[in-house]
Amino acid sequence: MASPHLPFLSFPKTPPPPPPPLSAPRSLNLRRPRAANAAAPPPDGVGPAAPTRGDRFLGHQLATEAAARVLVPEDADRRRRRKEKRRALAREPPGLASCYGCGAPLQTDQEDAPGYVHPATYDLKKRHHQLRTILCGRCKLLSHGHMVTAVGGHGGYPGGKQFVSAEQLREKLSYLRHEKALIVKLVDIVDFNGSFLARVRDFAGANPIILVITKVDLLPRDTDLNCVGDWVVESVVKKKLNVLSVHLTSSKSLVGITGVISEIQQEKKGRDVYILGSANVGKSAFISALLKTMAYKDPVAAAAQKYKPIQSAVPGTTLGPIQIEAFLGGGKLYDTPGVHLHHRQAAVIHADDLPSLAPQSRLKGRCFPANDTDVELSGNSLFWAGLVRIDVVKGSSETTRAFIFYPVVLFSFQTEVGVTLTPPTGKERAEGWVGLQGVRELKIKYEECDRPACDIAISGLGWISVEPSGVPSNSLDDNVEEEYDNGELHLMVHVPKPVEVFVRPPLPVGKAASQWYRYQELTEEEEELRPKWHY
Ligand SMILES: Nc1nc2c(ncn2[C@@H]2O[C@H](COP(=O)(O)OP(=O)(O)OP(=O)(O)O)[C@@H](O)[C@H]2O)c(=O)[nH]1
Ligand SMILES: [Mg+2]
Repeated sequence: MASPHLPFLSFPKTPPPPPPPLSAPRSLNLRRPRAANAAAPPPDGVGPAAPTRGDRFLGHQLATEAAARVLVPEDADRRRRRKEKRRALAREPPGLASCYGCGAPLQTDQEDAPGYVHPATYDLKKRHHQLRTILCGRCKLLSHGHMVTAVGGHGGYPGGKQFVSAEQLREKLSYLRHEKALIVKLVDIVDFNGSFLARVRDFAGANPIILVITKVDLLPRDTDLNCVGDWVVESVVKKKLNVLSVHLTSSKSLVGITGVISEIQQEKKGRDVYILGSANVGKSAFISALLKTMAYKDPVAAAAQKYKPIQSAVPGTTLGPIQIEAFLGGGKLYDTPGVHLHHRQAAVIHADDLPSLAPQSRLKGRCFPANDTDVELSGNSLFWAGLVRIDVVKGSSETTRAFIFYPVVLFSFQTEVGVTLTPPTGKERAEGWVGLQGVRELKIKYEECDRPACDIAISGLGWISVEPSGVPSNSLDDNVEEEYDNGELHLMVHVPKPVEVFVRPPLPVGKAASQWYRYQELTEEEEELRPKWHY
């Protein structure tokens, strides 16, 4: 018997048709009805073969490839153009050279503005392709010890037309969060809370951060840096900032600099390294210290020392990102303009008074009342350089041994309420002085008699350690114990309006601190996760 005509079973007898061209997937051809059958559907069992799984897979692959050929270059192009635009926004226009000392664009028009260079010098250097070796007029003055402010319009003083604003400087850092970089964040130990830059992730993005504490040479004599390291790490953990490690350093004595260099070399992985921090924390000085130390082994760093950024006691020295060829193995080092924070004392005093905020030598605790005097605390006020007034509403010399001032600025004590406060540079400036409109009420309880209760830190000025009368606990009789339990200090701290007052665990400084400081008790897991400190 003749078998019925079944086309889909007969193909093994004839050679297979040649594969269709790649641009027309087979599955589409197979779905097309034959011309003869166009009017009516074929009877059951005699229609075109359905696309196999392989056909469908091949069709899908071809369609994806075709789409990728059209879309990917466009996408990549758009991404590249966006990145270039960001970089162009952040950096100065190409061809416009900057002063190597401060990063301000060079200009020949305004003599009293940053970046000024005499037109003849500019032309000569330009002809010899040496614009990168120019130091602007302001940087020359700064390097000779003159104090020339360039950042204004932030907080108290109005600035002048030649001033760069704090917002403009922030804008120059805005591209950093999109870069792949290693961030070295600097914090000044004598103004730890004021210079901490809590919102550093706004600038750093998700980039890794090494935390460097600067100016440890200014801490009081005989300070144990292990205690300070533990205190810093604990503060960083409380602030929930994720850092690779903490380094205690001094750009003056070069303490801790070698440790930071090893960590930078280890973590850099070909990326650029940015030195970031609030104004005047010592970024440019830190770069000098890095170059000086690296120069022993690295000829690139040795060469970079010739044109290094300028450092000065005036906040707002660096005015633009400065690129430095510092590493033999690739990746660049960048100095950046400091972030000017509105809550620091520097933001409210007159530009001429700024140099007085720069500590000249190692801080020394000043005790009030002095050790040999017996002064009733309640009802008295302590004045700090006309910048801070502390009214003691309630306090007893039996529970409070002293306020130990660690002043960045020199000051004198007064014991009368209502004495006219004067700015550091004298009475004639008092008219323009914003005054002490900000007030913070503090109630401090003594829980232990053998260690300071807390520090009161004034942003940009220094801190006051509040100490109980310090009777050793083994000689306490019951009455004294009771007094300690009830010992309370009630203070009103008056500061210029935006200046911040921080209450923090006491910073362990001086010889006695190594006796009263208690290291954090940690589980093994906490110990593992906690950043380590080095110096
Ligand atoms: N004693 C001491 N002084 C330091 C140290 N580092 C910096 N300084 C001083 O602090 C002041 C500010 O230093 P700079 O390096 O200019 O600070 P900066 O962070 O670059 O400042 P801006 O560019 O204004 O943001 C200068 O007077 C430095 O001499 C340090 O480790 N120890
Ligand atoms: Mg600087």
